[in-house]
Amino acid sequence: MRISRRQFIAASAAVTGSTLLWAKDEASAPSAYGAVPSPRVLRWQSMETNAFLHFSVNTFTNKEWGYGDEDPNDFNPTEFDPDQIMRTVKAGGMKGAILTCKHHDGFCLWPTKTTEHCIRNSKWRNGKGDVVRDLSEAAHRAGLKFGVYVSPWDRSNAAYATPAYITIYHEQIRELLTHYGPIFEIWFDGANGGDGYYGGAREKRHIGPDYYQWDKILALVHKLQPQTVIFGAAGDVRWIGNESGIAGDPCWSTFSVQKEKAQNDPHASENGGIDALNHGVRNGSIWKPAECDVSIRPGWFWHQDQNDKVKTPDQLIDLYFDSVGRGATLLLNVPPDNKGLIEPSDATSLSELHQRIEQMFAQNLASSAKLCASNVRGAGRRFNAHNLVDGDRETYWATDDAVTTPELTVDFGSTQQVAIFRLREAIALGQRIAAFSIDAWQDGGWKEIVQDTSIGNCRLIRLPQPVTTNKLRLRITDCPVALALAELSVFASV
Ligand code: FUL
Repeated sequence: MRISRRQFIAASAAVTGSTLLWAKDEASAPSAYGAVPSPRVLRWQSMETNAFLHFSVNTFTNKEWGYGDEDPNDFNPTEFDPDQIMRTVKAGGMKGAILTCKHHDGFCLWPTKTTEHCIRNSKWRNGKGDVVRDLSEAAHRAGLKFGVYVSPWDRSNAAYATPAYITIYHEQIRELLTHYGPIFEIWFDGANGGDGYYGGAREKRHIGPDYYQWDKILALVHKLQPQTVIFGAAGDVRWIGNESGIAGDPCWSTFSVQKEKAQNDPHASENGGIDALNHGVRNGSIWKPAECDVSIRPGWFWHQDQNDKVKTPDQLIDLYFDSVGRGATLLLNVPPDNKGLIEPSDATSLSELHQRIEQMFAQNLASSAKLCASNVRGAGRRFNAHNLVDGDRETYWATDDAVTTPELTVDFGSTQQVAIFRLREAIALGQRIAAFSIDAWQDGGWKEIVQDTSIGNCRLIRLPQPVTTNKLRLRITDCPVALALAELSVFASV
């Protein structure tokens, strides 16, 4: 006799005596709340830390913004080792690397057909070199994803600010997205400073609204590589509003932007303000998470006299907490030097950052604790509190629709020293929680030790001083709908 799964579960429930078993386990998932990420943005948010590689003629001319009149022979990395660069990035715990394939000076690091201002006209490797190919292949060998930065502003090109340049620029994007394998992110810089070489004109040039034709660029990127995440106002992810790598607190992944503004200004926000970029917009109409770009050195490009100004592992850890720990992504610039290598000072700081993070988050005290939730959706197993400690960001603790301010106790069974918390929402269902608190059991009562707001992709909290306790209580204090919390981790070390 064949029986359906439902009949089977009901029969088993009768046998075990837990008559509600089948009904409990079939509780349906909560509905999504507000704007939600697309699958490609969801994947991108899970990467959390990526490297930026500023490398071009500026590396050799000791500039930050090349004028566009550089000699292609300036580009001459004598010991270029793409594998050393990508191994170093990987040892830093980064998941991807984004190369400045063309910075504002217009010099292209690949043998483009669109301009003579490129590596093809350099004596380096007799004009046969292709830095984009070498680094993209080395990235994949190291197990990293590869991304491209291609500056809209081009201080070299004679056609800049005329319609002819747009054809050139779109073609450069096409070349990069066609010949170098999967590109996880394309970075559109908002800088448009005006003056430049422009084929010898040496003048200021200004561009009008929607000069770059972002609509066409987005369509081109989506057509060539639908999985590529686009950085910039017209795209999927937003600039954080500063270049010091610090997200606002709170920093919502939701945002709102007027389409027309976004087309004209790659860093636009609805109120035109840096503040909205930095904090996002609670309940904003679109999902547009933030990316925190910052350099490991004072400059974006390598400069000899900054070799002793590399950020320390402590400073990098702070940046990690101020970016990833507020739900944003960290894009940490590690610029190759004029030999074409990552300097030892940068490599050391980067790998120490990774080791410290690994140590810090090695042992989750909550995974062996007794978890007790005030409410579980459908009172069954599918959404119970153990989903918080299973290491899977897709499973989550959810409540019934009517219960929006639940509590959860985390009983260690013995006294522990706690110093760091990590929380994550199941963001595929939107950013739901607006405020929460954590209490520690001390001297026979609950004492509030954390009061905070946004969680989203990740919220890291470092207590000013470690707290000694045998149990904790998480209270969701503001959530418009049932919660969907994917992780609550507790760590001892600082
Ligand atoms: C800015 C540029 O002007 C800098 O040179 C650098 O590339 C930084 C990441 O973005 O807008």
